[in-house]
Amino acid sequence: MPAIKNKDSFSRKPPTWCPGCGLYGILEAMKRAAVSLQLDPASMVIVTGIGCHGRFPNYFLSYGFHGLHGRVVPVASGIKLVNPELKVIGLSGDGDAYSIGLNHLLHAARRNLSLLILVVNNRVFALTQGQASPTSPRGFISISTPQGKVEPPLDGLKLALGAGATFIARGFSGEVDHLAFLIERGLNHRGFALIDVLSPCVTYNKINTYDWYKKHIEILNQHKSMPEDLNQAWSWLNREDKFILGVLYSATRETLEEMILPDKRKTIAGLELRPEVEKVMALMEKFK
Ligand SMILES: Cc1ncc(C[n+]2csc(CCOP(=O)(O)OP(=O)(O)O)c2C)c(N)n1
Ligand code: SF4
Ligand SMILES: [Mg+2]
Repeated sequence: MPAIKNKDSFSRKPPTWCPGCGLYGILEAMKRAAVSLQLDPASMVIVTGIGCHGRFPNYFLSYGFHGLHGRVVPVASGIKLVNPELKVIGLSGDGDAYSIGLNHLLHAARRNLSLLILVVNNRVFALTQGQASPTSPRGFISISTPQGKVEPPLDGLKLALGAGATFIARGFSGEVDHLAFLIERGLNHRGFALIDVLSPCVTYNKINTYDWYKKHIEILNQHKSMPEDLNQAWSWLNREDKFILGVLYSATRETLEEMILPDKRKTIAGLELRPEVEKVMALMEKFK
């Protein structure tokens, strides 16, 4: 299939997310990035977990896999290793990526497999009706924290950077052009890329609203060169007054697929399977 030039051609069904949900901005940014990079929908696979974000593949034209809660990264890893030619995007939730699936995220960062993981960070377990998540702010009142959440929120970008991620970025679903720019950079990155997307849940998070974010974000002015300075990345991540949006760190090192699949023709997707299938069929005949 030839590359698509009109972003609306990436649309599938109309989304059923709540009106005003940040996921609409993320969907729009994905379409803009895909058109700008002239991607063929058949070259992309989007893997999602369970959550409101999980419905994304119904609305975006590409291959899609709506898997288990917390298992976005293992499924995406398997797809990438079977066929490294594909652009594999894991679209996960803050519960999915930073709670039940956190171990997978950190090991993928360490291994530097070329995946783009986009975390829809609405700071709440939305699909299950609004329980506090690891990224909910202190004091967050929810059905699971009726007295207010006591512990501090977790920052997945800090953990990923510490684990060896070669690309980390933060975006906001209310800044669609900027988010599209980050997604383009992440899709072009060689190695593991994590984008944490601050994304309002208008139904269950009445604290981190669009207006709240407008007062609490600062967008870096970045165009050509990307920062490869760990100290700078940590100082941006440690800012307490504002979320710093942009590519916070980008570096190059050998990827997992380059280490274990040096010859792409020998990947599973590159194999001629017919002789193997015939052997299995012959074996099955014996048991008839
Ligand atoms: C193994 C497992 N544990 C728990 C659940 C219940 N569950 C479904 S979605 C979800 C949380 C979703 O939160 P998040 O990942 O942030 O996604 P969102 O709905 O906010 O997009 C939970 C706990 C499940 N489906 N499977
Ligand atoms: S519950 Fe929240 S995250 Fe889910 S669709 Fe509605 S606004 Fe979006
Ligand atoms: Mg969530």
